[in-house]
Amino acid sequence: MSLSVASARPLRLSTAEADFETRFAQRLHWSAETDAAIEQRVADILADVKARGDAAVLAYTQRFDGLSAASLTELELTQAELKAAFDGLPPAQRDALQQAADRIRRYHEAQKKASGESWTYRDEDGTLLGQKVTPLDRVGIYVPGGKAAYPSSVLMNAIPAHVAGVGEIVMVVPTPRGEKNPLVLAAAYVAGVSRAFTIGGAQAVAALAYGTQTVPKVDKITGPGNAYVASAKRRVFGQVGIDMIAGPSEILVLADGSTPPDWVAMDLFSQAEHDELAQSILLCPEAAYLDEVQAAIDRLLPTMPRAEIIAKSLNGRGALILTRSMEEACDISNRIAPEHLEVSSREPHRWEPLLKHAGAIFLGAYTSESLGDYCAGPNHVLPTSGTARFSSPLGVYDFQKRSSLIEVSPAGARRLGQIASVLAHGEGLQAHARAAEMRGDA
Ligand code: HSO
Ligand code: ZN
Repeated sequence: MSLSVASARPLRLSTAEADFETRFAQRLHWSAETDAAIEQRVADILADVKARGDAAVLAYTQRFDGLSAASLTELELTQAELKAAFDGLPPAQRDALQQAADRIRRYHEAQKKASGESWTYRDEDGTLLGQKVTPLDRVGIYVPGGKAAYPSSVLMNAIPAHVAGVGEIVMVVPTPRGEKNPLVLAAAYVAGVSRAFTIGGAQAVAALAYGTQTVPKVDKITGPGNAYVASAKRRVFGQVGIDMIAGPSEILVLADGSTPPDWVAMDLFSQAEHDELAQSILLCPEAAYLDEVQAAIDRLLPTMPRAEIIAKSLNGRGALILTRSMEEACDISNRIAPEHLEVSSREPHRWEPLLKHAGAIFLGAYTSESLGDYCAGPNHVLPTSGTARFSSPLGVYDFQKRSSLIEVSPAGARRLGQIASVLAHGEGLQAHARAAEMRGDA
C-alpha cells in the first residue's frame, strides 16, 4: 500500500493585485462559532455542579472520561505522585523540563520587577498616594487532556502564578479512563502546583469557580480547553476571573529573503501542526523567495508525521504574500496583529520599531517560534485572532491585582476638601460635601 501524502499549497497573493484586499480578508476571516447545543449542556453542567458539588463532578467524570471513583478525594493527585512522575522521567526529559522552568521563572521574575511592584509618592501637602500590588489568593489552572496535553503549557500557566506569589495553585487535568500523562504531572511538580485533580471539562471549571466539598473555590481560572471548557469559562466569568478565550494559533513570518527557506517552511509547519485551523502566513518582498519556500514545503511535508494536519491548515488558512517592500509587510503585519511574529531578516532591529501589534515578536533568523513555545523564557499563552491589538501575553500581572492607597495629611484635607465640596454640591450629594468640609475645617 502506498501512502498518499497530502500536498500543501498556501494561497499565493500579491499586494499589487487589484483584488488583494478582498482575497486577503477572506483568508484572514475566522469567527468563533458558538454552538447552541454545547451552550445548553454547559449551562446544565454548571448548574448541577453548583447544586450538588462533588457528586455531580464524579458523575460527569464517569460519564465523559470513563473514570469512576467513590469520592473526589480519590481523584486528587498527591505531591508524592507528582514528584514520582518527575523522578520517573528519562534524565534528558527531566533536565529539559527543569531548564525550561528555570528560564521561564527568570523571565517572569524580571517582569514582576519591572511592573509588578507597589509604589507611592507624596504630594506637596504631604498626602500619600500609591498603588499596592497583591497576588491572588488561589487560582485554578486548566490543562487539557488528550491530543492537546502540553506539559509546556503547565509551566507557562503555573510559573507566572507562582512568581506573582499566588497562595495556592490548583490544577485540573482530565485523564480519560485514568490514563495520566507523566510529563504533565512532572511539569506540575517543577512549576510548583499546590493541588491537582484528574477532572476536566465544564464540570472541572464549575468545581473551581463555585468550589465543592473537595475542590477549593478559586479566584481566577487560566489555561486552554475545548469548546466546552471555553464556554464554561465564559459563563463563570464575573464569579471568578479568567485569562482569555484563545482562538486557533497563528504565526506570521516577515522575511527579507535572507533566511534559509527550509527554516521558514518548518516554522510555518510548526504552527500548522497544532491544528487544522491554525494560520501560517509568510510576507516577503522577493517573489523568488516565496517560490523557494513553496519548494521547501513540497520537499519537507512528506517527512512530517503530522503532514495531514499541516496540509489542511496551510491549504485552508495559509498564505504566501508578495509585498512591495518590507515597510508594506510591516504595515500588513500590524493589521493582522498576529499571535506570533517572526522577523526573519538580516536587519530585525530595523523593522522592529515599525511593528506595533503582536503577541510575541521573534527577532532574526535564529529565533524560531518553537524556542519561544518551550524554553526561551517569555510566555507562550498569547493573544490570538487579532486581539494583540489590545491585549498582552499571560504574565505575572494576570495573577496580581492592585489596590489604590491614599493617606491625606491635615493640609491636604483643607485643599482637597474645598475641591471635593464644590464637586459634591454640583452632584447634589450633601453627605459627600459635609464629609469633605468637616475635615477641611478641623
Ligand atoms: N504554539 C503554542 C504553544 C505550544 N507549542 C505548546 C508547543 N507546545 C501556542 O502558542
Ligand atoms: Zn507551538
